[in-house]
Amino acid sequence: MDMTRIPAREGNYNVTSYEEVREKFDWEEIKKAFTWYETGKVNAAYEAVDKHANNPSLQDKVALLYTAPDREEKVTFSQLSKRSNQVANVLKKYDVQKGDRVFLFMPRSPEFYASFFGILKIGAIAGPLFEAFMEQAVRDRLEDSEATMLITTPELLQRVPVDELPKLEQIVLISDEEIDTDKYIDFNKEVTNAAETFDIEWVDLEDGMLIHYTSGSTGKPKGVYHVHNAMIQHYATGKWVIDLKEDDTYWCTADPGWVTGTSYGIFAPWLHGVTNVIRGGRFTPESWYETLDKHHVTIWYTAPTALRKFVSAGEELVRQYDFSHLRHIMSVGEPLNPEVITWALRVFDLRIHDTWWMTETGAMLIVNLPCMEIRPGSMGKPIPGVDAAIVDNEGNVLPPNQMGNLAIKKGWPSMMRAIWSNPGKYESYFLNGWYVSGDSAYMDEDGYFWFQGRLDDVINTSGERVGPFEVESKLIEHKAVAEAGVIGKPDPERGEIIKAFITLNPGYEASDELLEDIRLFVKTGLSAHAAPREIEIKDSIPKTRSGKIMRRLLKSWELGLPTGDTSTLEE
Ligand code: 6R9
Repeated sequence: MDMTRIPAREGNYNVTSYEEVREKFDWEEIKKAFTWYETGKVNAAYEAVDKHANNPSLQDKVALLYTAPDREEKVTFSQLSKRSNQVANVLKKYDVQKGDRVFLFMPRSPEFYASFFGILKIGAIAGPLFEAFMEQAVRDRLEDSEATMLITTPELLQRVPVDELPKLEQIVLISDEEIDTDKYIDFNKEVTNAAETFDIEWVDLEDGMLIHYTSGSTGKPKGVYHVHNAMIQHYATGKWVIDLKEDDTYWCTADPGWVTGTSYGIFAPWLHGVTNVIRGGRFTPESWYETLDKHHVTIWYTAPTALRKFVSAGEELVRQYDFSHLRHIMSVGEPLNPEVITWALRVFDLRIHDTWWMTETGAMLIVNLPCMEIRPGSMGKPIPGVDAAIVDNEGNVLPPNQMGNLAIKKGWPSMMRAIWSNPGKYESYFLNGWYVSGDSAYMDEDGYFWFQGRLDDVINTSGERVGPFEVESKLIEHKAVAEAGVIGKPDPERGEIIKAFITLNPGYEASDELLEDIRLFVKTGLSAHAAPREIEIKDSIPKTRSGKIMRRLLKSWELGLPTGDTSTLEE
């Protein structure tokens, strides 16, 4: 078989011709799938949960199939609706207002999802945080968003510098242990006692729903702000790209601290009334295969970093499980290696559909539909209703096969509406009517897009975006570290690993113990995924005349490449 072209398979897909749906396409038609199109009243939590809870044929269907090493639970649409109503009632009791930011810092659990919808139902803005975040990361996000309420656990609360966050007025704790109710709100007690009905706050399509923080190459993490209108695209891509049907059992492996874990771990499946598998606990190839097998997962949305681990785990393991229910696999977050596509065809006899999008774009933009031919190494083509192009630095569209900035014509439904408290940053994304992604790519003659790399210095390690600046800032907080420059170093399994170059303060000697101490310092102070796997000590860190660390140069050194233009180099 020709591995540069993987044909579509026969199937009863929601979209049977890419060209046809693109030509006829009209966002207005999609809107008719929503109740608000008739009523004029909108809330994404209603469309994803309550609507199905009110529908006699869906109310007792399993919405959330939770599976973790120590807990398994099935939650129906009706139960999810009632539990999120209970959370909304508790929020109301404690005076949470429309537009307030309520952050979630807890493990993936049924309580997380009830809380998430409870926040939306009261018209507040949800801010999900990765469970792995350490103090600095938590502080930056709560400070910038001016969150007034945090829902967390007693263990994770230890990483919240409460005394330094004056706006954070209320903390809700989820625990089976006794809770000091003079200081905290007891989630279990309050929710159990709350009413199961709630008058949902009808909001505007352009009202805030969600903030996801994401790292850039400079400065603190950016709060990417999304509104209820985004659900239109979550729904549409769920239909066309994921190909969701009512009897599917769908599993998106992403954490809700990442945009994939909300857009496609919450909205797309539940807007379609589909059974959604949520897995808690750590990753092992065995436990993930078991989840696919045991729960008869039909569509699996995951990331190249996980897929590469399955490749490493070997084919023998695959044969121990039954994957006959799977229809296709989907991928996002990093370039999907052609080897992985070939592997999945061989061992699962399934296609992997790559999808490209960003925290800022809110939903998939460049995709492989089930009815499309796959060209391994390419991310696919733009979804209906969206124009993508390669533009130069002035915003002029370039011809096919020329490398440049991957850009999207402004105005798709799920586009971010702001960078929280940073209008200048928001404006800087746009050029000549185009949203400029920061990725470099080219388009072939047939309209397939091919990813080349990030234009800035953002590191993508195991699918997590890490800003070098954040890591450098933490490194130099260590008493032994004078200066630091951080880069992503290509790695076959993780995509990139974090490598740090540092200079030492006088009086410090290089040693393995010292390097390990520095690594742990970042790990416990920032987060595990941001800790450098490699640290190298240098006499100086290359900088530009304006004082900017030349990470590009560090990278060239590391990879043994020509150093290019060094005219702005300091010394
Ligand atoms: C959803 C998400 C966005 C950045 C993006 C790009 C990289 C995402 C990709 C891909 C190659 C793909 N990326 N999908 N690179 N092929 N299919 O990943 O959001 O965490 O904001 O990252 O990830 O560099 O610009 P986010």
